[in-house]
Amino acid sequence: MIRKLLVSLFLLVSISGLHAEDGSRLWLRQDGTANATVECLLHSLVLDKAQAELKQFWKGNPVSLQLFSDAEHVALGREGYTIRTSGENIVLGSVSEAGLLYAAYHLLRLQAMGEDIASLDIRERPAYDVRILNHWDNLDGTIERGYAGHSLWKWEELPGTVSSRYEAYARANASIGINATVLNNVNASPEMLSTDYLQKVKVLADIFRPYNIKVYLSVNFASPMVLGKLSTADPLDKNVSAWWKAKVQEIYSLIPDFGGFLVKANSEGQPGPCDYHRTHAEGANMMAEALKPYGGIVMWRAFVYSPSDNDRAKQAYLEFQPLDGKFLDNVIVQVKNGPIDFQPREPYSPLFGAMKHTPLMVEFQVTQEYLGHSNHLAYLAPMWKEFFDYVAPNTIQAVSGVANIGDEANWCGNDLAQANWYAFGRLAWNPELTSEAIVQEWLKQTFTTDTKFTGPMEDMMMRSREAVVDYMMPLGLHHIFAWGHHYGPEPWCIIPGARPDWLPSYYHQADKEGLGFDRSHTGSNAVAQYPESLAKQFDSIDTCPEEFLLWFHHVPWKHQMKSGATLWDELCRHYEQGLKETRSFCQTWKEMKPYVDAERYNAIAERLQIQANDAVWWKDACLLYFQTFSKMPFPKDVERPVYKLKKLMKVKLPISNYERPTPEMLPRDGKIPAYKE
Ligand code: GCW
Repeated sequence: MIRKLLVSLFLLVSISGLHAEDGSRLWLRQDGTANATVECLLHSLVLDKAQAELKQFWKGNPVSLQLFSDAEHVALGREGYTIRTSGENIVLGSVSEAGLLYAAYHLLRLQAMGEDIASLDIRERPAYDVRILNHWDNLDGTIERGYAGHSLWKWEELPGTVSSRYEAYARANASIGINATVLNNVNASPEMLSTDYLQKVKVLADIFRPYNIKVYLSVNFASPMVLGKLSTADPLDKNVSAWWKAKVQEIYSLIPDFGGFLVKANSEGQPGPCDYHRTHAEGANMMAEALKPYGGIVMWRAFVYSPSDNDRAKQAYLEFQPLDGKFLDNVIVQVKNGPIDFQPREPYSPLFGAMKHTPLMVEFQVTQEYLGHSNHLAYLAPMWKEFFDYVAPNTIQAVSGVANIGDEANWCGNDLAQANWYAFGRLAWNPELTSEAIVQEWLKQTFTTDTKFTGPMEDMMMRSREAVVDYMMPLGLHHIFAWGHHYGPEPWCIIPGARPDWLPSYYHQADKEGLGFDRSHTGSNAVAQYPESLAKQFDSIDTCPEEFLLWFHHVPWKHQMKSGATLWDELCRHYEQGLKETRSFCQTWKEMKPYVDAERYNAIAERLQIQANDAVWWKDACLLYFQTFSKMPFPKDVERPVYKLKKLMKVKLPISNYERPTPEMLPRDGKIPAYKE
């Protein structure tokens, strides 16, 4: 009986063509039986890879890979390329083998998307030389803010045992133009630089090299003390700089193309140069000097905020702007996109544009620490494009993204979150691409080119990040998350003894008058860190864009919004709108069922349902809590709360920074599961 059932199930699945899928193939799903004619007269690790990819997957006319040194190709830079139809052949051209690898992936992408490839004339040049993922992976296999299982890097097995996923990872990155990776958490263990670990890193670097991917490491500023047993890590101490020089030499003897260091210093308890009354520039330059002879760079993070009276949103600027021009030329200061911390919406960090004599790079967060972990759908390209609307792409040197990748079969914990890895790579290559174009590419390669699928899905994904903003923190609200895990709402959170700027009330400032943080000239004056015209716009409650209103202003509950409604009513409607969106996502997804294999269909349906339930939780928690200040009734067109505030205030998710909540832990249908230790 069971056998019969299995056989008919098998037949059903094969007839429909929708085989069960675990998502592990990402957007690289073409079948590898092409046996194409590919001509390439030279050989190298990277060229052989490009050739092998085409041979296996390209189903069109013969392809020839050619290195050029003419003006056109020189102008496209080391990793740029051309793709041209020439008679019966297609010629891929570049000054370097890396460019040819990217050209190969471009051609295969066109094929996968079902594009017209009859007559090609393509020129590409990446906007940045460094397009880098930051893994916040710890040596014990956990991932800080990672929601897709454990780390991909099996340190305990390396260097002897090599997982096949290392190469799959490199290939996926190369296919979207990512050319660099920081393997470990910025909260770095000094152990990372031990000889034992460097041997393991070497194995990964060797696997990534044919895919044109360079390895970088996060380093702990106190490493010379912990590993070298020195009595200080003072950057101006000559034993300290000698230690770093020797360590760098050791690294390059193992990994000749090592990329450099990423450093989180004097931030959230990490050691740094300020411990010795030295500046960030002095710390960064000491490391940069050690790396310089080998062509390595230092990416020095500007994510700092000390426990001072200053508005947290101002602090990175206050500490770093005066150091403008003081960094060596192989240092890039890495700045988060916004001034606080990867919130669903932030204005851009005012450091961009304020350090004219210092190379800067942006840090985006691909992992959804503050956007529902891997449970919620939030397609992030529109958020990153918003950053580029304010910060001209050519004013920064590089782009980094905190990875959302772990060892779960589908890499990202949610099949739809793969779109964010994809979009990060594509935007780092070309920030001018539209979010719509990128999601179309991703949908066609990952699911199907059928427009009955890609049309509604583009629409849903394009709306998804705004939906998260609406049901979590509309109108410029920020950081009202639950303590620690940053998943659910806790605008009321009080932790005795905690730093005030780690508590939601610091950010929302709700009181009987109104809501929001006054950063105008009457408040912290953070607006003054922006260029004059913007500062003026943000400073006035009348001209400040409403999406940032509560970021920059403490706004009376009855303040009249552009729609004519009061702030309170408008706030309620945003929460409601976000919730409605999540329900419509569930509905759209149901309609997509015929186009998707059962495994991915069910996995995504489950996640979307969690998101819709969580949106009720967010809406009720925030509105019921803020209502205790506004004392105003819910507008008639807004759904009544399902939960009671008192009960919501008791929800405590038993999760750490490393987990995503499971459905059983979450409030649903008006029921709050009992808290279990
Ligand atoms: O976003 C916050 C996170 C920390 C993180 C820190 C940082 C790696 O909550 O987990 O630490 O920022 O970016 O350094």
